[in-house]
Amino acid sequence: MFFLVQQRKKKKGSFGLKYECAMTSEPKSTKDRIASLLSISHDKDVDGIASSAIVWRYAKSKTLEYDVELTDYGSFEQVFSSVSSRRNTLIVITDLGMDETTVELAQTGLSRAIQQGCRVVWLDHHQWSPRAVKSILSLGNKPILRINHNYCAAEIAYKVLMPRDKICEELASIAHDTDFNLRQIDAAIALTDAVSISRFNSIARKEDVTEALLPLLKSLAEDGIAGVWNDSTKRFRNELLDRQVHQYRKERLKRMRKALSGHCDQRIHGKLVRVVEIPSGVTTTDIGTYLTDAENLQIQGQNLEVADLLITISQGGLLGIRRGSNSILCDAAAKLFSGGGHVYAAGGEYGLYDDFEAACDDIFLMLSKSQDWIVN
Ligand SMILES: [Mn+2]
Repeated sequence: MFFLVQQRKKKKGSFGLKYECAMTSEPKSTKDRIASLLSISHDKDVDGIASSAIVWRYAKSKTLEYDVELTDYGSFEQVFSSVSSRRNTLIVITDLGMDETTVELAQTGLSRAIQQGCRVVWLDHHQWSPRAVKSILSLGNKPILRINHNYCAAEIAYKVLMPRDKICEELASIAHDTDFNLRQIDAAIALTDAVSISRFNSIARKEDVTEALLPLLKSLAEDGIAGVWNDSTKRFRNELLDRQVHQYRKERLKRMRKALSGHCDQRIHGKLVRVVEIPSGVTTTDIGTYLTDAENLQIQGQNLEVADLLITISQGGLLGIRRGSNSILCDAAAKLFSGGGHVYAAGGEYGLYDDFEAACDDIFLMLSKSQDWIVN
């Protein structure tokens, strides 16, 4: 079931990392000296943070000193160049996918670290290019790479590293709820907003994102979701955070409503296409979810139709692509804007713009030239 990429043949039926065995069966190898663990994970969402919390619990269970770097696409150079100073460290990377360009940055730093006695474990669920897979597997010291698209990264981390840990199991299920946008667990929805707040605040103040997220991450690693969230009162244990989330939701709703009122609609090949600007401080997922729900589409007492294809555009010119009907292929639409993703949600790039309406006309024109994004 698990799509396993590993240099060494793995014993049938074993899911976990046979890390200890490797240590005892190969005396005098560099692995004997491993005393610390560096977790590198995605800073953007609950999946990345839950993954790192699971890795932290693993480190604790092996009495390895834990250190963390949370990062995002575009900041790999910094993270992977600092990795090259590590010695005798188990480097566990989660929730970060690689393609040809990004893997080169990773490979350089990691090769250096490996020469200094480090080992690499990489657990992910994104699309990798075959060349990126190859270059990670060609690293020294028997790297482990596991990629599975059917799970979120925290679920993979839980299954591989801590399969018998109840707290990790719960963290994985919370990450699954948000990563697959199921919205069935209150704690998961709240945690998603808490992560967004910490990120937006630290970016606005030009502060370090890892540092901003560390208190949350630490509580999750120590006590699981119960450490941050009281499920009987449906509130965060930290009162300040609880107020911030409440305030954030109110403000976000206002901004999303305002953004909706400025929408641009056009019928293309018989499908209703809607473009909306993403307000600052609102995530693509949040506005995408909001605008594909008919209940939210009232403006000035009128009910708008749910668009078949919804495109949200950020100030930086990034596109979020969602659908309101199954007759649309979001990934195919994204391809027209040098992006990709899933049939139900995808992302692309338009580029910087000044005039929203002109940008909309441009997007409509691109979509009118192709019918690939419509199910025949
Ligand atoms: Mn993820």
